[in-house]
Parts: sequence; structure tokens; C-alpha cells
Amino acid sequence: MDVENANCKMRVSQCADMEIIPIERPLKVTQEISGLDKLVEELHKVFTDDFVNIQDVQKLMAGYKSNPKDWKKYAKFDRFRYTRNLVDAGNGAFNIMILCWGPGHASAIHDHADSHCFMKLLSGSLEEVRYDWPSTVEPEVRKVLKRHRCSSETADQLETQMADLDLSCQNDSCQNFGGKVDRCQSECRNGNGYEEEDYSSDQMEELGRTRLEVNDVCYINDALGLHRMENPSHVDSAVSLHLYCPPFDSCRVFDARTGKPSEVKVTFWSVNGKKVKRVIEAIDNADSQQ
Ligand code: 2CO
Ligand code: FE2
Repeated sequence: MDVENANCKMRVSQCADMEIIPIERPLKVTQEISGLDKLVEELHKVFTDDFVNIQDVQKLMAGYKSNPKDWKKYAKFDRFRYTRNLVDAGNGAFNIMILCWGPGHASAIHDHADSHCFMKLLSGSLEEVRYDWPSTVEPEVRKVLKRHRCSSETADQLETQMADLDLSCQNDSCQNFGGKVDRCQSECRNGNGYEEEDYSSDQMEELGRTRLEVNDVCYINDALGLHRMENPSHVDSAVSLHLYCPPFDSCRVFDARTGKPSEVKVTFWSVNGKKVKRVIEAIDNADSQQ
């Protein structure tokens, strides 16, 4: 099973056979969605099924064309940082929210708590910077993928299949297949490859950058890495629509220079267009957006 066919009602690490395949190709819009309310209604319909295909959710989000009239009641800005505004709690299966980014606002580098994250740009533009996990932290999904690769049964199976193949074969699939066996064998021999906790000099490795423009849709999960979002404009704000499945209320943020993780709560600035009363506590600084 690849990531496009994984069941997005499940945590990413429960999509057992999932290989790490980013979805980067342009999506074909097959269904026009006439407004944000209609999009939420369609999402409710697909999420009543036991199995929800990632590509289908992306297509629904792509089928909606941003119209500020639909979402302005949720678009609440803060002077100092981006805000998270809940649109619909998805009957417990997903959360859909609008994030408002003032000029220069950015998130920390963060994970997605083993959930699936879909994002669509509604206004302005945003830059997504992707990072690899620091060598000191192993996410649940990678533990599961490794267990699958490293189970002796899988390794034996791969080796037998390799032996059956013509080893001089030069095509990509054969080379990837060979790489899989090597990786599996070396990980199984040398332990997990994750280092002892030493956060002194583990600068985070950037994997790539993508500029998102209005109506672009993208997807990330912990198997694909970490990211940081930024509104690069010094004058314009940006608004984005996010769907998380399953919903989560905390995640990890990472220090870009050392890779050190910290668990933080994620909060809403408003719910259904109404500002949430925040209790100011001593820990309020840690209780921030990602
Ligand atoms: N994940 C961040 C948040 O929910 C926003 S960056 O896009 O996924 O606050
Ligand atoms: Fe994110």
C-alpha cells in the first residue's frame, strides 16, 4: 500500500504497509465544490466510511475554489503570531480549521502527532520548508516502518526474492529493491541508527521548500518529515485551510539549531467564528502555535 491509498482515518503509524512516497504530482480536480459549507458537508460524507483515501480528501479540497465570502467569519488575526480558528470538529474524525498569518508570521518546525495533515491556501502565499527528523528523535511511524522492514521474515523474504531476480538488472525498481534489502540489513545489524540524546550540534536538515499559492493543496505526515510554514510577505497576510485527521491537541516543536524537541499544546483562537476565552497561565508561552 502506498501513502495515497492509506486509510487517513487511521494514525499514520497504523497504515502498516505504507511506504514513504510523497504526493507531489498535480491533482486533477474531478468535482467542483461550490462553497466552504459544501466542502465541509462532503468531507463529513467521506469520513463516515471506515476507509478514507488520502487522494480523495485532497481532491475534495482542490475542488473548492477559495472565496473570501465563505471564510471571512473565521479569519481572525493576531498582531504577533498566526492564529488557529476551528471551522468544524468533523464528528470527532477530523478537524478543519482556518489559519491566519500576518506579514512575516511563521510556525516553529513541528511534527503532526502521527496524524494526516492536508492544507489548502485560501489567500496570500506561504512557504513550506520541510526538514528531516533529527537523528536523536524517532517518530512512531518510522519505528513501525522499520519493524516491518527488519522483521526477519521480511528480510528473508526480500533476500529470497532478490536472489530470484536477475541481479544485473539495471532498472529503477530493481535498484530500489536492492536498496531496500541493504537498508534493512544494515539497520537490523547496526541497531536503530538513532543516536544517543545529544542536542548540542544536531542542526536540522532542510529537505526542500515549496511556495504555495491560492488554491494549492498539499499534504504531510510524520513519515514524510517535519515542516515549518512562513508567510514570506512583509505586507500581505495569508489565510490557509487545514484538515487534520485524526484530530490532535498537542505536537512536538524542534529547535532548528539543535534538533531538541518539546511537546506543546495546540490551541484555537476562535471556534465557529467566536473568540475563545484564554486562561492566562504561567505556562502560556509554551502553549503556543506550531
Ligand atoms: N500544523 C500547524 C498547526 O496546526 C500549521 S502548519 O501546517 O500544517 O498549527
Ligand atoms: Fe503543520
